[in-house]
Amino acid sequence: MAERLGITITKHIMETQRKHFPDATGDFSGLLTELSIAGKVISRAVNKAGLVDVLGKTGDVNVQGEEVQKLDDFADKVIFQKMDHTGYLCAMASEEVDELIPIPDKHPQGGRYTLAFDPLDGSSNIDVNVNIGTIFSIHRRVTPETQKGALADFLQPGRTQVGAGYIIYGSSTMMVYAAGDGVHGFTLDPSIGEFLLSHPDITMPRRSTYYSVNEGNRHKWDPRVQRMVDHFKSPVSAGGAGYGLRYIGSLVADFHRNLLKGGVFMYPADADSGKGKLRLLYEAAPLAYIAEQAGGGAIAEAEDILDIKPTELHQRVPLYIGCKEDVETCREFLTGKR
Ligand code: P6P
Repeated sequence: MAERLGITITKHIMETQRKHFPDATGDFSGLLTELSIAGKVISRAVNKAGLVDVLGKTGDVNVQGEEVQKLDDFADKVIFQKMDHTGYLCAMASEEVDELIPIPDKHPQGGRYTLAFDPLDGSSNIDVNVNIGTIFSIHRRVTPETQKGALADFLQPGRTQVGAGYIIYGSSTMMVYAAGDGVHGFTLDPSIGEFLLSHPDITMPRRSTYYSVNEGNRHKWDPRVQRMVDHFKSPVSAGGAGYGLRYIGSLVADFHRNLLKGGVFMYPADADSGKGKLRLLYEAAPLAYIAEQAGGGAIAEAEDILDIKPTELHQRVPLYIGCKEDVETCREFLTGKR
């Protein structure tokens, strides 16, 4: 009896396309499938990081002013090389690259989509074996298909994304994506090299009992933020059960736990950073898209993350993301209602 395979991510993507986008060309499905393949390649390198000489730093510094870890650089190149010749994209944007990344002239131009990505978020955790992840965001282009992709194609509000997701490299490698029809999680089976459906239709609880924030920054926060975090620390919150604190210091890992178990993650603006640390285009917006598709929410302060019209590629935003009622509690403190 042949072993029954689970549903592969490729099959799931194609079924979603047939069900919801019957007249689709298949480019979007192809784009997601190529990203899953890039995820397998990065996963293999991450899982051998301790053995192969990819640990440590390249000596370069990226646009964020952060030292580029070798795996960061590797992941960035893997995604670029997997995507640049497909004809699906008009341009790319990466956390690791200052400017927009054009599609090389030798490859088909005029792709209908944009891809913005953080190739390996949480990279400072690589050498201590903490979960890290790739985050991606997909938009339809807004400039004419006869032209090369432009900045305007990326400076669109997150609500117009057509797909978003992440790949988390941890005790197992998982790919989680949303494309307008719910949020679905796939676990990599290394023995066959396939992502198999393990978490169909992920939904977040309305309210949680966990909050995630770096309390070491308290002295830099606005008093509204201090009062808000004190609320989550209070033993009488959450109907008297109080909240637990879970903070890994790797956005994808903190977000993934909150998506599956419930929680609210906060990276407030502070006196040092002004707008907070996290990036809108390839961190906050894709995760906000996933959170909302899973019944949760995400705000910068008063406004939803997905309603923010970006003004630059690497702009930072404060981020409060997770269970809907917990995020609304954050909004009440941030707008002075509490
Ligand atoms: P802090 C990792 O460097 C990262 O960009 C995110 O993955 C993570 O959520 C955040 O920074 C942690 O920042 O200031 O708490 O160390």
